[in-house]
Amino acid sequence: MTVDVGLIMGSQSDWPTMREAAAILDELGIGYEARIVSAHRTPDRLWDYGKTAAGRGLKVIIAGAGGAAHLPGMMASKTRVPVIGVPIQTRALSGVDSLYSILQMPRGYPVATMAIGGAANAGLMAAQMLAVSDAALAERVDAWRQALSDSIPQEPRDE
Ligand code: RP5
Repeated sequence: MTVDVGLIMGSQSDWPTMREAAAILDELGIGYEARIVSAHRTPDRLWDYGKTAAGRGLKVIIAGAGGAAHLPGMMASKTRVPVIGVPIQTRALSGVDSLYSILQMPRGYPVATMAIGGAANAGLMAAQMLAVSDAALAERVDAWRQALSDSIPQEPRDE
């Protein structure tokens, strides 16, 4: 399967969140690679990843990081491949630190920032972007959305 999506995160500790994006990509039959790339602990890895991303054929990058969450923004600085940012929920500041770190990019280097912990939506956003030029995937995305819609009951029930 072609690897279309780079699923990167700052730490192993981000994986419980980021695997929600992986689950969506799996469900929709999208090829991806999952990698730990830390802006602070492995800056050379970040540099290499960004430098080679477009040439290797990646079409979207999903980047999750927490706290001083510089990975998505730095990756967006290094490659024209669109970056979807996932702010990881943190203990000290509940992820508001991650959100602000990812969201406030300067003009010229955008990151499409999801909600705090919004990895599943990041997977769906990547799928929808890829579906623009992939009719078969577009059908799978439409079916996924319809199934979710169909699963919502009309009336609430006692649980
Ligand atoms: C960030 O620091 C990572 O993205 C992670 O969310 C956070 C904490 O990392 P660990 O100390 O758990 O490795 O770089």
